[in-house]
Amino acid sequence: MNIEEWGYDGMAVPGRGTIPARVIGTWGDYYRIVCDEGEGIARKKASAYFGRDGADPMYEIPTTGDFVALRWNPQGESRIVATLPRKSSFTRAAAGTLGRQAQTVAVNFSTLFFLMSLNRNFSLRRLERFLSLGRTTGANVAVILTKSDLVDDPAPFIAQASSCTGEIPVIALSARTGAGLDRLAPFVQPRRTLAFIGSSGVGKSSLVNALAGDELMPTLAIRDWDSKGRHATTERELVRLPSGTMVIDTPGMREIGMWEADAGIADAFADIERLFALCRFSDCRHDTEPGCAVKAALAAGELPAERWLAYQRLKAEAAREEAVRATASHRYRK
Ligand SMILES: Nc1nc2c(ncn2[C@@H]2O[C@H](COP(=O)(O)OP(=O)(O)OP(=O)(O)O)[C@@H](O)[C@H]2O)c(=O)[nH]1
Ligand SMILES: [Mg+2]
Repeated sequence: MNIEEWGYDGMAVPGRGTIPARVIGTWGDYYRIVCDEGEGIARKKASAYFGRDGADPMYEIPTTGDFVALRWNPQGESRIVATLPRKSSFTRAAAGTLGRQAQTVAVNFSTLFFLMSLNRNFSLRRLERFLSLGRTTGANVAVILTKSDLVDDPAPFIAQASSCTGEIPVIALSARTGAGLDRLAPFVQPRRTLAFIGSSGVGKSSLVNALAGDELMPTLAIRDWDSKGRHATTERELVRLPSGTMVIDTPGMREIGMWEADAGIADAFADIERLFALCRFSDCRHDTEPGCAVKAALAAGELPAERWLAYQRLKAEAAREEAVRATASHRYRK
């Protein structure tokens, strides 16, 4: 096995007697890893990950997709002594035991794909949420409209999605019939890592299987009565396709909570934030003030009301998250 084939790019590996490895799966405190020596099971070296006397930990807790410094043990459990710096990462706010917490969904991908299926899952509001978070990952993002075999013509859906995504590609395909799979060819390159995220049942694992030409990942039929998925995938997993491309398959997400999303929202809604500069008053609240460019754009039908509403909601949500985070870190320091 050659770790370069798993995307390792020669980054320095700290620690004596360590070799580079990649995390391909997690199970509680255990990590499945690959390295030049082969595949194995590893655990973290506690002192490297939990700072002493309240000091900040030195490294991010490893997750699927991470490159790590490993003390290989051919007889059994290996030791992870450091997480190498991440090239990209997608983090959302999720419900945790202590209220809302950051959850790192995927790391070290070259392209992050957001999947929506062409049944009841298609939603521009969900797409806007994803774009607000996805634009700050440090990597490319793209949108896949799955199950194109369920509609007569995917073109109107592509057009609607493209109205939010700007220059970000929108690809319609069917894992079932194979239609449109060739559109992924530019991304399916050796040593690259793709990450698939989206609601349960949209066909993330089915697409991995279609690209692999093999049933690598288990899938489950969606519920008949509301078209929702049944959480077939429960852990994040990184698989290597015969093409030499890696894919991080993730469990379906119920929600994409905003986390440090202000910059991303500004980016995803650049059309709206550009209007602000055109308002007569620099502190315009876009409410009842005269000369408001937002109100004018809404009246002229240039800015859809739902999009304006979605922007305001996401901003408010991001502000709430920020407030919670500020309080939490304040409490933590005391
Ligand atoms: N008609 C149609 N059905 C599909 C297609 N792709 C997947 N499905 C079906 O959709 C259901 C859910 O697929 P999965 O691949 O398990 O979905 P997932 O996104 O991995 O779901 P989670 O692992 O729960 O997050 C399965 O019954 C698939 O057979 C497609 O292109 N067309
Ligand atoms: Mg799955």
